[in-house]
Amino acid sequence: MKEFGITRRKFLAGAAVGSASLVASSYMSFDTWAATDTASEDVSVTPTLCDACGNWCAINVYTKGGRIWKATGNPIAGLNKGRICVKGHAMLHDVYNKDRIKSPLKRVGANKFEPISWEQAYREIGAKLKDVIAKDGPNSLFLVQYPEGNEALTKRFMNALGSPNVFSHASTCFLPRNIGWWLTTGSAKPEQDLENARHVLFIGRNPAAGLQLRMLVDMAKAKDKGAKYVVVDPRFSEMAAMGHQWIQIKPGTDLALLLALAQVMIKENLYQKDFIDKYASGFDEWASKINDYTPKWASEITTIPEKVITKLAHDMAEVAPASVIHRGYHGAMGTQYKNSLQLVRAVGCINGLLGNYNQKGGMFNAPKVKLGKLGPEKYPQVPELDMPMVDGSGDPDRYPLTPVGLGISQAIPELALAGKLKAGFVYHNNPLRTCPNPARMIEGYRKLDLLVSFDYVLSETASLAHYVLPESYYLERDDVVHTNHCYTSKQVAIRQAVIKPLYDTKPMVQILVELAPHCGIGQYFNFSLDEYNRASLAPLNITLERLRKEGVIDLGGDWKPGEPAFTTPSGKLEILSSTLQDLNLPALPLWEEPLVSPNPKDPYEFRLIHGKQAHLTHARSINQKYLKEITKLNDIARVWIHPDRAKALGIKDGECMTITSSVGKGRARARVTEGIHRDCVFLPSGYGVFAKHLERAFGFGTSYNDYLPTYFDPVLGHVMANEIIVRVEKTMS
Ligand SMILES: Nc1nc2c(c(=O)[nH]1)N[C@H]1C(S)=C(S)[C@@H](COP(=O)(O)OP(=O)(O)OC[C@H]3O[C@@H](n4cnc5c(=O)[nH]c(N)nc54)[C@H](O)[C@@H]3O)O[C@H]1N2
Ligand SMILES: Nc1nc2c(c(=O)[nH]1)N[C@H]1C(S)=C(S)[C@@H](COP(=O)(O)OP(=O)(O)OC[C@H]3O[C@@H](n4cnc5c(=O)[nH]c(N)nc54)[C@H](O)[C@@H]3O)O[C@H]1N2
Ligand code: SF4
Ligand SMILES: [Mo]
Repeated sequence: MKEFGITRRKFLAGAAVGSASLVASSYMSFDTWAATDTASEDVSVTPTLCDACGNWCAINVYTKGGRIWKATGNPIAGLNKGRICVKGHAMLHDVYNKDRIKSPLKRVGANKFEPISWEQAYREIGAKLKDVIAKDGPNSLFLVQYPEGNEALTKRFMNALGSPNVFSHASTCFLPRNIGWWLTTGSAKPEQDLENARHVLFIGRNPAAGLQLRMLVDMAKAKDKGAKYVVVDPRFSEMAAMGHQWIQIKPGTDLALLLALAQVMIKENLYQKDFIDKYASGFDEWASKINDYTPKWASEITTIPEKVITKLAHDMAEVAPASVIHRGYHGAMGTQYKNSLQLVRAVGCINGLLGNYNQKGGMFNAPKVKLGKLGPEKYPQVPELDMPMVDGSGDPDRYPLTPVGLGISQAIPELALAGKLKAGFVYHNNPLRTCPNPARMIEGYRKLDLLVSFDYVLSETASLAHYVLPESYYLERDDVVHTNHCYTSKQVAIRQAVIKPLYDTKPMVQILVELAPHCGIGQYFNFSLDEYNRASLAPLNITLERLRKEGVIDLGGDWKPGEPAFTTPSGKLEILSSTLQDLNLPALPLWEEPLVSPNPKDPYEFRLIHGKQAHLTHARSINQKYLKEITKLNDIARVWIHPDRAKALGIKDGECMTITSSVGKGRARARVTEGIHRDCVFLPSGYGVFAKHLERAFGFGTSYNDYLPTYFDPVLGHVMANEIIVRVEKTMS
């Protein structure tokens, strides 16, 4: 077999010279890779955690001849139960991506960088940071991250500097979902027992593409036992294809559907009365106010036939308590609509009507592992900062319900423009591409006196930074001990290096430890990652060596059905939220319009909605060769439009459309399909990269954020990402 004109034998001889030389030559062809599959080379396997998306599945990664070869899923891990997705396989290759940053960089012009030493980077960043603190105070500093397990240490770093301003992806992802559940049940992220549920209703949740692998494993099992899945979505999603029934809904109106379901259950006495009497508060007030939310009323708002709504309520109630509405994530219950918070509250309350809390096949709280901490004798504790964030998160007068440490990340550019934020760190996050209104983001981020990015490639945000400090790729680094690794039992897991770093890069924890003394906070970082991890594991009686060997350890303590426990102020399932009442906010889940709605008489107007694709992660993975190939081969970057609406605009399948909103204009080819509601167009959310250094991704497709104005939800401050009205026309050029 010939590869690039050389024989396989010669190729292997070349490979044996050393993995580094091979590595530097970027991707191999698949044939070449397959040709390396020979038993004559050293094979080793390391258990670790994938980082190709935020799920962190446990994987066993094999190397062959010192080169990353393949991965298998770790069957012990409750989170993925032995499975890996296509990204988990494909992103292994990215360790050899030619676009990787190979050393610390300093920006010397627009999109121009020069390599510098770590020492120089630390020195200059430390000096600049001290200047900013002296001039503008520590409250002008921020860090924004996709929390990656190391968040206790990034928080420690910022708090040690005197800043509470630690932002995250919360305001672009899940904020109403977590706060809604927390207000209603006391738990921000209750789980659902999908293995035993007999009827599951998914409201704008598509786990078959917004993946979570254990859910799919559990559902496949339950489906075999007769479980029924009903999927409410404006489009025919992957989950709709997997389900038994797809209910197409007008986007932004799910709250009306939920209220009608409650109305039917209450009026027809189909709800679990004993459960409600014993465990819920505010039922009577709610019941008296939702009389008029009939299926007929909801049908007009949602465009779902009245009969379908009534039957759904009956079907759900029939198998209660093994009947559950999934807790949601991003699609409808996340940061999408002005009414998303009340939608989540309604979902929490109807799960109460189904009496499913802490029951087999219902909602439950996952058992939690309690890790140890660095002892104060040897490791000085950072003084507690008891103050709200600069964006108003945690401020009783602004966003009291938005937690300090999550924050409202699209506020960062606004605060920079107002002169309130002066210097910041961006870690494992790319706000320029994943927050709304990039023109405004760029304008704001440009205003900063100091921007430091921790990334492994030059993303849009990194391209604007003054300094870029490359974190080692996940296959090259250790991270802190991880606990969020199961849901029915207690598990700990660890990410560890499979190969040595290929370039001059470092794990984030090491970067923080080394940067701290230059910023005057070295005393709070007088430990190594191993010391930190040993302290974490101490109460569990597990050695770091054992965890490294096994990758994931199950500690037992399995969840068992029983008496429900609500940790709300009243100790009840709060249909009437005492917290919202105290804040003078609507305390019962009642109908609320979405913020905007397309004019039904205007043939050009649509709502723009978006969603995940199984083979991509947010905006970060379209630069990956094989994942991009999947998109191209299947032509899936197109924007979905209903045939009747397309016809009225003279648009045929595959033709180019011009999409315009109040803040952006772009183009996309049409996917004309009945699988999308007439009211909206659907944009797959993995594209539109404008970072020039990411050659493969650059300029491919478009992103919903290009069309999304900078909004702040009035209660939580989130982005309200589906509240976009666009004008769609056939492109005339
Ligand atoms: N492959 C892959 N998996 C991922 C991720 C990834 O990037 N890639 N990211 C992870 C993360 S961070 C997240 S937040 C989750 C997201 O997981 P999900 O929330 O399941 O994913 P989305 O695709 O955002 O939204 C789900 C569905 O909501 C629908 N939807 C939009 N508007 C409405 C509406 O008004 N009503 C209803 N009923 N449905 C609506 C969309 O059409 C879409 O099919 O996925 C996680 N898993
Ligand atoms: N366009 C678009 N916007 C979105 C979404 C979307 O799907 N598309 N989804 C929304 C949702 S649900 C979420 S959760 C957020 C996610 O928002 P982000 O976290 O900003 O999304 P990603 O595209 O995953 O970007 C992660 C960044 O981390 C970098 N990175 C990857 N691996 C590493 C690593 O090992 N170390 C370091 N230091 N950096 C690394 C990537 O290069 C990239 O720049 O975005 C929201 N906004
Ligand atoms: S879902 Fe896929 S990409 Fe995400 S952590 Fe698991 S294997 Fe990796
Ligand atoms: Mo997310």
